[in-house]
Amino acid sequence: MAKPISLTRYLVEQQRVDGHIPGDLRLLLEVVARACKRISQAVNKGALGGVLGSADSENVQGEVQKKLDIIANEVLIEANEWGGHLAAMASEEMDSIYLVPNRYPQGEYLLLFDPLDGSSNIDVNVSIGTIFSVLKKPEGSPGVTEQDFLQAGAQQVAAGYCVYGPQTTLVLTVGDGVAMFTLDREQGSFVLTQENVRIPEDTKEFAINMSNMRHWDEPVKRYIDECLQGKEGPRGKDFNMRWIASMVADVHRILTRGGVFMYPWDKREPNKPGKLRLMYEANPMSWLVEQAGGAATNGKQRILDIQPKQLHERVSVILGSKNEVERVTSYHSTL
Ligand code: P6P
Repeated sequence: MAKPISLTRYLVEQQRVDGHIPGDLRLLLEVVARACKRISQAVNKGALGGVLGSADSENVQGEVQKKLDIIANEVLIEANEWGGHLAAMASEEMDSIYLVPNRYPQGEYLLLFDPLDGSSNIDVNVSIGTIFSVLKKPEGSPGVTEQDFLQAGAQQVAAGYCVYGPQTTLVLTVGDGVAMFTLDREQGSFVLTQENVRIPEDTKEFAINMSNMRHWDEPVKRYIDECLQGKEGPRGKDFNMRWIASMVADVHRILTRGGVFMYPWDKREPNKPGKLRLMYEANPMSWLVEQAGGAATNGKQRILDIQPKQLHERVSVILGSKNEVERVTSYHSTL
């Protein structure tokens, strides 16, 4: 059996052999991975750690914060602020950006994260995860402002997530394909368990919250209706449905076996483009999916091409198996 390759060795080789990533980015990603390990330990304690249930607060999204939302956010801030790799951070759980305190060396990267995505699943012991995205601080900008974060997803230099499920698995891209690392709890390190992840271009599995059907736009209704017609319908095959209500878990399934994930615009709040956040949910997940041969659009354009206008802006998300995403997107263009 081949000698296991640690995350550290994988990143060193990405840096040294392929010259693909600078040393500072490698070190930053190792810090993020260590923070995810600590979050995993807190999540795994559950009721024994007194971390279940809601905190008495809401985040910028107006969502009730779970205790673990706040713990995960604090772990990521504390782990990343002193290392000298970052200039600032942004989080789903914080209204504005977090500048690295002047007492620490300032780095050239910006780190964005959803510290604990899917947190409504925490109390019912269903997989949740941390999603992260890394951008470069624009050259020449003396300080850092929110404007510096407003870069299209195509500008990311690293993206990934850590899913806290039956295994704790870190999934990462630095633009050279997608690699998966499983946490070896006995060694306390992430070990490479899959690289060059590929999403099948076709699928028989869709993920969407069906309870919202009456609110969807016509193209989404048409696509799902055709899937539900199965063999007898225009698709000529039966489809399966999954919805975990934890984007990290749904995307991990798609990276592992294909499928299409949709959280589309709906008419409940017509002024909101969608539920999911562009900067720290859709962009990192879209880059991972594209790096694995899939596609990701908002129904009308490639998500990674969207020019953000505000830090917490939302977006409609259709991502996964390339041919399915292209089909749903084509239904939008025939409007
Ligand atoms: P709903 C979790 O709250 C989340 O942001 C994503 O992880 C997930 O895909 C979606 O919302 C679930 O939304 O409306 O089905 O509960």
